[in-house]
Amino acid sequence: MGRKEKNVQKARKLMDRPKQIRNIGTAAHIDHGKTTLSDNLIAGAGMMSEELAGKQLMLDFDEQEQERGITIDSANVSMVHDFEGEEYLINLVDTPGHVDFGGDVTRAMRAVDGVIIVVCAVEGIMPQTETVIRQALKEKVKPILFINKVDRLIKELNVGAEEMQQRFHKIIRNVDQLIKNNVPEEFEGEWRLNVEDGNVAFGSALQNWAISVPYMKKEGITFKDIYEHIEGGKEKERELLKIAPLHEVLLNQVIRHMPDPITAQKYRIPHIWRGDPESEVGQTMIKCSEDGPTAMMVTKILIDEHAGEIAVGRLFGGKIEDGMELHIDDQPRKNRVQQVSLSVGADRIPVDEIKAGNVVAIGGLRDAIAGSTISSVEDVVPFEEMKHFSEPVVTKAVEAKNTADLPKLIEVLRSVAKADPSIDIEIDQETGEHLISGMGELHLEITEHRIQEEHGVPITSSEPIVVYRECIDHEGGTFMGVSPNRHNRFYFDVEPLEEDIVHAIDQGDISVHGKIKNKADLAKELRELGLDKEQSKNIVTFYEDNVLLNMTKGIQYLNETMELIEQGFEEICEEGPLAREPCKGLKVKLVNAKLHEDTIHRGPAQVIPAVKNAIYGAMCQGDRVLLEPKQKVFIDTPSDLMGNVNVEIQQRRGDVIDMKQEGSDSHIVAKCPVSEMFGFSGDIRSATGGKALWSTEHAGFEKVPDSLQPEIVRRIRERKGLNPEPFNESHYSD
Ligand SMILES: Nc1nc2c(ncn2[C@@H]2O[C@H](COP(=O)(O)OP(=O)(O)OP(=O)(O)O)[C@@H](O)[C@H]2O)c(=O)[nH]1
Ligand SMILES: [Mg+2]
Repeated sequence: MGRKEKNVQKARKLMDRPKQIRNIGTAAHIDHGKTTLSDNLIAGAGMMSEELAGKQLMLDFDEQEQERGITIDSANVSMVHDFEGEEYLINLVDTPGHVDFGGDVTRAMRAVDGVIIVVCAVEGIMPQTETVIRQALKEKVKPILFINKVDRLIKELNVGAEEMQQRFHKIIRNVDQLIKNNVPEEFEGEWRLNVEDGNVAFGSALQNWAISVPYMKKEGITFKDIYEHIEGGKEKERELLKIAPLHEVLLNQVIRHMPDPITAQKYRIPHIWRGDPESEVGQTMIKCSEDGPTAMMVTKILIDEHAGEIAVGRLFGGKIEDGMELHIDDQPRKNRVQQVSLSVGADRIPVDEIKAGNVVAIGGLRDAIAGSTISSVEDVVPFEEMKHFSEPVVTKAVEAKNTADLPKLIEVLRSVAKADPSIDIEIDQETGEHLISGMGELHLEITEHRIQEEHGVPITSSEPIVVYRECIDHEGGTFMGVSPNRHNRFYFDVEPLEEDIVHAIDQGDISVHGKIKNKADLAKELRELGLDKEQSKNIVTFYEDNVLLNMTKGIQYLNETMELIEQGFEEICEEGPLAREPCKGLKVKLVNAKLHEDTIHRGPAQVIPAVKNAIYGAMCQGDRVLLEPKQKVFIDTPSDLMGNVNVEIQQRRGDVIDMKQEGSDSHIVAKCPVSEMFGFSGDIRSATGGKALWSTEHAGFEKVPDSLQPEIVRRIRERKGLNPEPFNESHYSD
């Protein structure tokens, strides 16, 4: 039996012993070495067959990933490690670093209890490092640190032993500060980095070595030794691999510092699941018990060429075995489990059954999407929605090249959207022109590639289009909307929602999705964020970061009509009055209504248009504004090329918000509209002879400058086949 097979057997056994399981992830800025690290951990733990070991990036198995050298989809792997005479099963999720795939990081955090934050020793803390630390802590996932690419520090930057340590200190201090600023209250002071304790390691994922202070003490190695080995030429360098093997140091660290699922689920379940903790499902999950109802959260859907859709996620309670019939929240029928397995990259290891506390891959759950709650209990309270840090900002219109492919394209688009919840798809059966919205240019490019190459449907696509948002400048006063039969009247006021509230919703600090469970709690949170007391008591519903309030008292028949009013409100939120772009940050207040006593005269065809007219009209009075998505752009360039870089930023309506010089390098942080960033990659390359390094981060929405508003509105409207000018308020008043 080969080493891999033996390990697979061990893994099968360990799956049933939660105390000996760790569920972890990697997370970092793009290119800092997560996948190289993960691959070498797998190889070190003997989960790759001999011939694969050493072949780079088993976890970037997708063709696009290999071609581009980046991770696009998070990938799972289970491995076995020996620590102090015990064997452990480590389920690892390797996440992508590019901002366009940030949604995948968020989702992966739900499946794990601990995360290795990888920081490149040369680049240090980057914007995405900060984001992933925040994401992990928000999910109560415990971070540890790996400082990677130490070899480059020494060989390329010729940093001395002394300076090397100073650089380490700086990175550790900064990461620790980020943890301190974001740590859940109950772990304050506990989840800190401590070099002596060994929750920080240093090394080179590429060269396959790592050290930590406890390991150095135990083995009698010093920083100086390491330094000398790297400087001492190839032979010496290779010795490091034996002296301080990466998987040994890192996996020891994981086992010592990361919680096992029994420990973690105790505090994570109440955080990610709002059902009754005393219920049978609640107790099963809190105790991470196999005896009790099944409860799993799906965090990723993989499309497998042979097996079809595979749902990957965390099994929090009970067990799953072949042939079981399970409920999926929101879905009418049960699905039948067809294969249960552990994963090693693209390979899956089939097992008969799997128990609570593992990251699992399940076939046959055709109705599941990322975010689904899977259970043996019908109507179980679903897991909390995963909060995303950004929304789709770029759209392309796609069409099938051959009209015969039209039905197939629709099917493919649905499947693409299911596998990648960060993609938004709008299908237009009539025109055949479908809209795909995503997180950025790269995200869409990859999606198009998959539609054409993997699903075999040739398409043509438009240039990328930015998705704008609509809001108003100020409160404009009450506006009346009348139903077509003139028997019903609605009076609405609209004003911009408090910025702090919009921000808290966008950041996922307050939860307003779905049915509001505890109105009093939410009202209190909103008051703390600045909402007026009276208003906080009158919340009807939220739609993303727009809110509908009912400020009326004692109006007859209003209760029966509220559902239709909500529907009108939602339609407004999806399509604003300026250019039919989604609305953002509206506070819509129903202030009065007159309703016909007979239900027949206040059906949907009467109420919805009246409500919409009233809200649209009130928005006109409050001066409608268009908001555009912005990006922060971080650029590192040799200082003599600063001028060229500045020109690129200025040409893109960019604002420089920070500029620093360090040695012969300059660092620039600018904020630019996403609409101006298309093609930036090529332009900055030619402007700097390829010497500038850059990355971006989403920076929310801001008002389009007044002087550009009319032109942009006109362009969007023309694209959508609307009259070039938006309606004015008189249009809504009759
Ligand atoms: N010199 C050196 N290069 C490294 C090291 N670790 C990774 N690299 C290189 O850095 C590049 C990026 O490595 P990946 O492992 O793909 O990085 P990643 O963080 O997974 O990247 P994304 O998933 O796209 O965010 C590759 O060219 C690696 O060979 C290291 O320790 N030393
Ligand atoms: Mg990667």
